[in-house]
Amino acid sequence: MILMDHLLLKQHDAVLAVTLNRPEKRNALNDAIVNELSEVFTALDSSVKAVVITGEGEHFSAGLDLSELTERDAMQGVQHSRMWHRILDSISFGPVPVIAALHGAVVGGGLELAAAAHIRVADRSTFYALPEGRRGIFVGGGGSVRIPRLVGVAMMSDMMLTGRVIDAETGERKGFAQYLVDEGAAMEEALRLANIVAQNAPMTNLAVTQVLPRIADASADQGLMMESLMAAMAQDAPVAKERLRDFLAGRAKKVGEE
Ligand code: 1HE
Repeated sequence: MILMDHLLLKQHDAVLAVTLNRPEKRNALNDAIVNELSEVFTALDSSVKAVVITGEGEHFSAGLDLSELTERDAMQGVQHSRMWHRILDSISFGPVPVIAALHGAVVGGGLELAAAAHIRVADRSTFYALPEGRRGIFVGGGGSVRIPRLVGVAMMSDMMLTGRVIDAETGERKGFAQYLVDEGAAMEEALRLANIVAQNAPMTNLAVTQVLPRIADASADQGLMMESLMAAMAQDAPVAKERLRDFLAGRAKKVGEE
């Protein structure tokens, strides 16, 4: 276990658990904590094949540390937002898949962080909100790009304009989370999923985390070409050939078997 100033790191076999560890401030994301996230995600050990990110205490994260916001002028604001983009991109487009285990508040920048992960598991205490609208600000951590991809522009507009809080059940139905579990069970489920993800061929994980979102952004024509190139690369890897041989020889699991 490694204790950084604001993060707690613990490796379970091939899965690294990263815990936001500032519960006294509801894991509000100040510059120090996002910089520590950057340190972790840009220097992952090659033994790490998947990451789970969660929060200590009652809440995943209360978002941007508002006490630091008052200090910035417009120019510094742009630079600060661009820093968040770089750091959250290091999560979205890092070397391995990332699963967010959510509970309590997942609000503002906390929701932007959760949206940078590839899968979200929420327990029943989870709630989602974008208080930026009511606080006279805007999202700055990539939320306007990532959140509409999960729940659509209409839902994000509603949350920002009205301050609407989305509960865990509605959040799962609308697409914030892919899994809804009992209170207190998000981390266990996220680790279980991360262990499955960690066993995938690395090229497949790379294709899903790095290429799929870019195909989604591209024109259909470019997307189809990227898909063909990625498919060819993935199937050419020795691990793919071995797994296909295993299936044909009856040695591999069937669909639905874990
Ligand atoms: C904070 C923050 C914060 C708590 N920045 N200090 N985010 C928000 O607008 C959400 C603001 N927070 C809340 O609405 C509530 O704190 C919660 C619903 C999340 C939790 O409530 P509760 O009752 O458990 O905690 P609390 O008593 O409100 O807060 C405990 C302490 O955390 C308190 O400090 P203390 O010194 O008085 O004990 C709070 O001030 C502190 N705290 N949230 C700073 N966010 C990249 S752009 C993204 C833009 C945004 O994220 S805007 C959304 C900001």
